[in-house]
Amino acid sequence: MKPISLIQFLIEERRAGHINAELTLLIEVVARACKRIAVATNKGAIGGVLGEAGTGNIQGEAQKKLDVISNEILLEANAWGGQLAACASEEMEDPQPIPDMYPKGNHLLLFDPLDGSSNIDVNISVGTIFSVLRCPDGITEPKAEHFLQPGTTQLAAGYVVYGPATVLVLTFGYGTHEFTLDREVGSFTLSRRDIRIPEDTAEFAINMSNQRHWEPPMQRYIGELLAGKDGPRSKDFNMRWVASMVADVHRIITRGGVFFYPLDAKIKSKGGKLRLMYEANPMSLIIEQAGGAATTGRERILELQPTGLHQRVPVFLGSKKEVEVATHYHLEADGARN
Ligand code: AFP
Repeated sequence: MKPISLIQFLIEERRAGHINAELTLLIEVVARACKRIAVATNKGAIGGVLGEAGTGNIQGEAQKKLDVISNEILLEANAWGGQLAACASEEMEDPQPIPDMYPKGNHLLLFDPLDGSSNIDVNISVGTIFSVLRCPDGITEPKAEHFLQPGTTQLAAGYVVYGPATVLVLTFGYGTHEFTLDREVGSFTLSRRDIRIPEDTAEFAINMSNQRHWEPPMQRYIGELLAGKDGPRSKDFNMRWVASMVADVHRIITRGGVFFYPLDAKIKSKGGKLRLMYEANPMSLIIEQAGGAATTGRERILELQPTGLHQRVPVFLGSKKEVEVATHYHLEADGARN
C-alpha cells in the first residue's frame, strides 16, 4: 500500500468535514516544530542541549536547556502561522499573545513542550503534548480565562514521542491515529489508523515509591493487582513506569495497560501532579478516542470545568475495564464515608 503522509491525511480529514482549513495548517505547523525538537533531542550531548538551563518554570521546577529550546521552537513556529489567537505553555505563567506583525486566527494552542524532561539527560524517551481549542467568539486578545474550557471542547489533541522512532499520535475526535517520522523523506507517515486499546489488560503503570502516601482505595486497588493469581483478581499483573507520560501512554496506545498518577498526601494540596490543560485533557481525548477511559478516580477528566491554566489533577487512564475498577473503588470509598 502507498504510504500516506500527514498532509495527505489532513486533507482527507478536511474533505470529510472533520477539520477546517485553519486547523489543517495549524497541525502542519505544530508537526513541523516537533520535527525540529526531534532533531535537537537526537543531537544529545554533541548538540550542547543537555543539562539545566539555570532557570525555573511557573511550577517552580528546574528547567532543562531542552525545555527552553522546545518552548521557543513551538512559540516561534506558531506565532507567524496565522491560525492562532494565542498560545499557552506549561513553561509560562500567562498566555502568549500573537505579535502584532503576524495575522491572527481563531484557535488557541496549549502545549507541554517537553514532557518527561528529567529523562533527557539519561537518553530515555521524552515528548511534546498539545491541545487545540476554539477562541471564544468576539475575543481578540485572549486571556487565561478564555482557555478554561472543558476537555470535551478540544478540536484536536496530540503528542509526539521522541524515542527510538519519532512518533506523532493525533485525534480530532474522530478516532486516534499514529504517524511515524520518516527521517529520510522528512515527513510524518501514517503508521496506524483508528487505534483501539484493548478493554482488558494485565499491565499497570504507577510510581510505586508513593504507595504509602496514597488514599485507601488506591492502596486497595494496587494491593489487589500485586496479589496476582492468589488475590481477589485471580490474575498476575506486570508493572512498567517510564516517568515520561508520553512514553507510558504510547505503550498503552500500542498494547493496552493502565496509567495512574493518583492523589497522595504529599501532593494533595496541589490537587495532583499532572496538569489538566497540558497533559490530562489532551491525553484523555486521545485515549477515549481509542476506546479507553480517563478519570480522576472519581470523575471523567474531559468533563471537568478548568479553574486555572496550570491546574493539576489526579489521572487514571487506559484500558477501560481497569480504569473502571479503580474508579469504582474510589467512589465506593467516598460513598461509605458520606
Ligand atoms: P518531568 O517533565 O518533570 O520529568 O515530569 C514528568 C511528568 O510530568 C510525567 O511525564 C510523568 O508521568 C510524571 O511526571 C513522573 O512523575 P514522577 O517523577 O513523580 O514519577
